[in-house]
Amino acid sequence: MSLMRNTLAAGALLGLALLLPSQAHAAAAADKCKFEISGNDLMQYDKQELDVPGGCAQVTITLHHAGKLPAQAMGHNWVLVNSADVVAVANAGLTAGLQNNYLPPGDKRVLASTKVVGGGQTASVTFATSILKKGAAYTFLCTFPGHNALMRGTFKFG
Ligand SMILES: [Cu+2]
Repeated sequence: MSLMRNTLAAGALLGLALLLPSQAHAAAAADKCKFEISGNDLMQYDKQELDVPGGCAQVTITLHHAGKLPAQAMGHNWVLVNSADVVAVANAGLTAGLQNNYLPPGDKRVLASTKVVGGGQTASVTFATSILKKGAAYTFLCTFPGHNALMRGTFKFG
């Protein structure tokens, strides 16, 4: 009886394993190079650090605004810079305006960025890690005026 129960249990487990499509495994391997981060109406990201494995040829960051406020009032973006450039880029973004996603157009200090999103919206950016140096100090921030003091985090590669 106990053998039968075990056999049934093993069969159930096997069934579960078979239910997982083979693509799920491949997707899981690629997923380590894809990150999701959200911002809210309290001017906060839900993550303070993003660690990108050195094997990722490219990275995708998807920013979701989990709040309700519009971009004009509580917009968020995700901007990657060398840590040394955080203050300069945040200050430059102040005057760039929402139409420029609070970033000076063509600013070379901006390594990657999403557009500014409002409540319920999502934006993503994909970039090659060839622009990054392993072990260097990178910071991500929101350049909406006044947000970077709270909305910034550590970005690690390699
Ligand atoms: Cu913000």
